[in-house]
Amino acid sequence: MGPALVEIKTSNLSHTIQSALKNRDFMTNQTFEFSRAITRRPASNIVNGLRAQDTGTPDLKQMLSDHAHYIATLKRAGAEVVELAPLDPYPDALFVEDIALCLPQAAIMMRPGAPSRRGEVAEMKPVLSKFYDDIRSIKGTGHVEGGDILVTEREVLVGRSGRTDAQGVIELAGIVEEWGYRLREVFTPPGVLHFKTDCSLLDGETILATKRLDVSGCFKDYRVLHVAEGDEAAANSIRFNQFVVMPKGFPRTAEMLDVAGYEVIEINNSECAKLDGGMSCLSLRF
Ligand code: CIR
Repeated sequence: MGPALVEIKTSNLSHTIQSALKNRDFMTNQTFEFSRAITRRPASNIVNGLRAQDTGTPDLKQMLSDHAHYIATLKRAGAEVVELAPLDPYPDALFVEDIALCLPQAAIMMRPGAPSRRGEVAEMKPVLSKFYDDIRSIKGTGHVEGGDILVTEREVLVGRSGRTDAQGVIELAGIVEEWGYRLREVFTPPGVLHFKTDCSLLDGETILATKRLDVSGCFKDYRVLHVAEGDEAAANSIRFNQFVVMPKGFPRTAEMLDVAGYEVIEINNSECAKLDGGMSCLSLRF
């Protein structure tokens, strides 16, 4: 005999459970619980992507396979994933994170510090307008790239870097304060591309970071987990619903996260790493 089917009528549930079910949408943590992601496939001219140092030519075939694994992982986490076509004029366009900030209230188009990436903004805006009624833009002379922005439950941390400047930070602060966000300017260590190159949000109160960034004191009052010595590239990971998605090849950090109770998925990042890209850069999450 099969298991008995028990029909639970909502009218029989206690008042507390009923209101919890009703309020479910308001109880999600909007800094790491997402239903959507936007990605863009790498273009064949990816070899022309920006990089601080030449560590070898990226292999498109391997990159496409890693990208497919990344998308499959986000889908496994429950996301509807928009997969945009490659953009040949913009070899860095797969790093969509830098082009917009997606908040629950609105999307904000960035103004990249890298001149070769500015045209990516006009390509992304119509895509975001399918999901957002309210789209703002950094319009002044300053610059901000999404890779420098870490949104936590209590504030928006923006790292000044070679790509994000004081004027851009001021303009962004003016935009987000309308929705009650507190924006705090912080500083990316010298030689590090973006603030989030060296940190990720793991949950409402926990940050994964390199020691070199944490010593700046920018995470005072948060719980901080350090990547293992030599695993600095593992700090650019993402929490997406139940998973922490991190680059493959950093077993000590992966184990530390596992022991701390996170469900870790590792994705090969050898090719994007040659262009200073990692897990966060490859998607806009909202
Ligand atoms: C660039 O230099 O703009 C790209 N090659 C890498 C961008 C990585 N994005 C990110 O960390 N958010």
